[in-house]
Amino acid sequence: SNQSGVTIWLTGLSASGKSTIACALEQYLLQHGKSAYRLDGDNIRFGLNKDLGFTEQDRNENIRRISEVSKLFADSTTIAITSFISPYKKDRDNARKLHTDDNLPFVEVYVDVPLEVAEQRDPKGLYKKAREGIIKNFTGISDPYEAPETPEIHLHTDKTTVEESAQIIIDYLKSKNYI
Ligand code: GGZ
Repeated sequence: SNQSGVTIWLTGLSASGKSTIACALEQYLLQHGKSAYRLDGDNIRFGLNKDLGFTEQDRNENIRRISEVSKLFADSTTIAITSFISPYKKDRDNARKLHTDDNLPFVEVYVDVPLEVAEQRDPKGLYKKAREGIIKNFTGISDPYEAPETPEIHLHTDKTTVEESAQIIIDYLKSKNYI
């Protein structure tokens, strides 16, 4: 196809819905003949970044490498969809600059949910463990999350279904002629 690349960068708390929305978006794109690839904890933190944990320094390096990899996908005209907490504004801004310096579009999507809602969802029981101090430096509980101030897209996943959230991103990509 004639598509050009783009990186869609999802950021938000654990259990905000990033991965689910990323899956729905990827599915839509593939079904519509686009080349898309999802980067997430499952294929990055157990492979390329298996040497990294959750200190500030390790999160910085995690996001730096993911930024470089997503840029390579976008450069190859694949639509890269990343779903990582990416809690630090500086790291997300670096990811953006890496792309825009190479004329590759970068779409920051803030997957916003109130902490209380994420904590109620707690699909893996991690918030509970963080509250009990079993997991240290847990984002939102004992580690910072710096919310995006001017993301291209701001989703509220306590009020929007997965399908609606994916559609908002699709509509945005179409409006910019990225797809
Ligand atoms: C946050 C943690 C932590 C700590 C393990 N803090 O809900 P999950 O389980 O599946 O997604 C979370 C994932 C976060 O990894 P990221 O690579 O996205 O983080 S970052 O962008 O900040 O580098 C969570 C699990 O790993 N997890 N320990 N301490 N999330």
